[in-house]
Amino acid sequence: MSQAARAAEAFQRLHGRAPAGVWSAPGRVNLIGEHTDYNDGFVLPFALPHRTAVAASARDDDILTVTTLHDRGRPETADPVRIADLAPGTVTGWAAYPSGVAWVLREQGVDRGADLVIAGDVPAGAGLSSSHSLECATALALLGLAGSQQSTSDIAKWIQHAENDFVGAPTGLLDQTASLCCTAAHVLFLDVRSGESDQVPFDSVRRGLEVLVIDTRASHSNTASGYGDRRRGCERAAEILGVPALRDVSLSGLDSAVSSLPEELRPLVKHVVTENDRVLRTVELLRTDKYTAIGPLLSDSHASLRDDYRVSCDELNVAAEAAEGAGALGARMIGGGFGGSAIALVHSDARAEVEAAVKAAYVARSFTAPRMFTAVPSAGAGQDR
Ligand code: GAF
Repeated sequence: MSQAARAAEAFQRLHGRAPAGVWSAPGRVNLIGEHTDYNDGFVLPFALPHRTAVAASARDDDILTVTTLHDRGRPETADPVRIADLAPGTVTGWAAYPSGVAWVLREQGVDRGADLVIAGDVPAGAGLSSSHSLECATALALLGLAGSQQSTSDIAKWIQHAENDFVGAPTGLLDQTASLCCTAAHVLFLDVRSGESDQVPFDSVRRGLEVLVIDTRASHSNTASGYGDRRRGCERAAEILGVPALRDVSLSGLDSAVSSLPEELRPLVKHVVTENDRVLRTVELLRTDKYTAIGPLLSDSHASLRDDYRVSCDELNVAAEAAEGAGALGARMIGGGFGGSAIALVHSDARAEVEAAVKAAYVARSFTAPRMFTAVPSAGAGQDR
């Protein structure tokens, strides 16, 4: 059963009537372009088939009720809140994500109460953007109930405001833009500064390739200090260099730029500048149908995130190394880091061997067994019914 059908069925059971509509949004994998979004740079995500669905109906008052379905359909309902009373800190835990969206849309005049029922299968805490998929589906639901048409770039910015200022995670625009704008069989080449994007065909399966997602089960969080520290480091470096963002440092000007920076900021700048270049080169290779040639760029991205940006962890490094050792064309951690998931680009006929090697490497180190699946670029957010 789809997540939209699960949410609609649970809504009917809980509220005794069908929902006015159901909206859903996917999680994402970022093929390459990590920690570049808040530096005004380039990213290249695609949407997962895993989705979060929100079944919703408007209410006659300004109360927001939110129920989520846990494993095996067990519902959990958060304390109802008046939308007028929402403020940062008033709601914590999972309900802060939909509540933060209601808070930010209130500023846009969308302030009518609603009943929301959530069902989803995006793995939580796995760096696959489960929270952004929930925020995107909630935003589309509340806007849809209000009959309000808004651009995806505005919705993405409002969601960023909710994440940064209500949830307290200083994240950029990558995840929600991916969830809102990706299309099946494509990666989304996004220039975060201009907001311009291009759908680049990415039909790896037809070329005998697969993107294997390795969820390390080492839980990650963008509210933890590591993410914010890196972001502040980049902002400080840009300020010292006198540029609006690290996007403005060119690859050819990198050496001279870093030489004028304090030691601790140099590797951050090096990562961001080289990662932007890797995104551009990956796009070029995909456009010219040289899929296998992107493997080394993925591996270089991982090395840069591990050694320069320092947001990897043992579980991610072991996954990437084991995958490459078993024949993956390239492998890298994805998302904010410090846990979460890695991806490996593999020939379809080598996939079983790569999976077995990663599993064995985890057993050898007594890590929790990883979860693995092939990620097929899927559709972005929308209304299901
Ligand atoms: C997380 C954030 F939410 C994104 O904005 C992005 O910065 C990413 O980490 C790192 O590329 O997913």
